[in-house]
Amino acid sequence: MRVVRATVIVTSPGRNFVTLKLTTEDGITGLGDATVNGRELAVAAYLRDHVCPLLIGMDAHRIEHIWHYLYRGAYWRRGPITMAAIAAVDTALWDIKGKVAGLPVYQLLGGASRDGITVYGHANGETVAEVIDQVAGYVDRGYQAVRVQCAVPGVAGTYGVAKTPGRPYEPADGRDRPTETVWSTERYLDFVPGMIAAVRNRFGPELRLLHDVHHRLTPIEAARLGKSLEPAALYWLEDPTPAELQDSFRLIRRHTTTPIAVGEVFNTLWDCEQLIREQLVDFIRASVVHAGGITHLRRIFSYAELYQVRTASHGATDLSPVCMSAALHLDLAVPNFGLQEYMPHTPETDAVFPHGYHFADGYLHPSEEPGLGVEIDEKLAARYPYDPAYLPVALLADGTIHHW
Ligand code: KDG
Ligand code: MG
Repeated sequence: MRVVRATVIVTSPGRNFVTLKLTTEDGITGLGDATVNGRELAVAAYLRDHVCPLLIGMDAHRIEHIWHYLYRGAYWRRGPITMAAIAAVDTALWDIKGKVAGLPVYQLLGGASRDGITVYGHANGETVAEVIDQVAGYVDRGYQAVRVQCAVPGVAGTYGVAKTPGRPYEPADGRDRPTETVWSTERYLDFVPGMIAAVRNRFGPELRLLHDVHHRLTPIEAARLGKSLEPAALYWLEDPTPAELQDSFRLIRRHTTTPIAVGEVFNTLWDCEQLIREQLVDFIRASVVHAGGITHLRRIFSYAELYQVRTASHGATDLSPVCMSAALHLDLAVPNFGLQEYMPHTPETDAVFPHGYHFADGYLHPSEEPGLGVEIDEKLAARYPYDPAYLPVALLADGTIHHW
């Protein structure tokens, strides 16, 4: 079953997405997400110029072989651009295999290990009262887990807080260059424990509460925050410190039992091998699109299973419905599933990517259609041309660049 066409589609129905569409000689199509937020055209070029020509004539059934052909065969390994391109090919091939088999992809991965996917929503308020209101809204809709972010008094443009109240949090808003936000660790550390305690007091012990530090702290600051949050019994504290230096997490672990989730920017198993092997984290946040597709993410998850580390795939709106569909099939199948992030896309995005996954009674359910259960309306996609957008940068008061 030869690949006869490989097309890269860039569309911006509210935000930019890069999608790979593969077509086989018998007319079967498969989709893969290749979006790297703020660097979209780099992956589009990597695919168009270096990968698509290689795929023509290849046997679409040889998923594992093609993965290694693109990974080992490039010589230059890893990195977000390479791995997103490989992910798109891999995801599209799983979609095709499912369609040929007449089965949803999760069935090819071993079948369902659970009845539905527990997801968390984002509460992001200007004030603690607003955060509490938003959490209440999620609880009313049946969510069992909520990420809580609140504007820190005196910190303009706090990470995770929506610019337009009521709109989903949307960080990629710099048109010509990144917007600049100012960061204060002192104000943040002073404010956050009280904010989270207020939410916990209001909702009781059962609701899973999460908080994303977004890489802003040093290891010892992160240890202090983790310790101060212990009474609130967070489900996880996310990205407390940048993870390039994996030894940092040993220091955090020495001081706190607050569970740690890391990995949305990871691209391969090698980015988290030590973190998992030394049990320095509790949840691994790598995603289908940024960590080499279903084939490689499954490998990461299997490795994590050996160390009782659970899955927690990144699911922000810069990952397209194609990635979300793929994530749900994997989430349903793996034994060590933890929690899935879910930020619904805008109606414009949903119209460009019609999909069968749906939310019901606190759970997301993947489509039962053969393959991934997501398509792309190319005519509609063409009506939303690429729209440059940068993620913000964070500065300290003296102008020093900080981690955003
Ligand atoms: O592109 C960056 C976003 O995906 C990221 O800022 C979202 O941290 C994030 C999260 O946990 O969803
Ligand atoms: Mg995050």
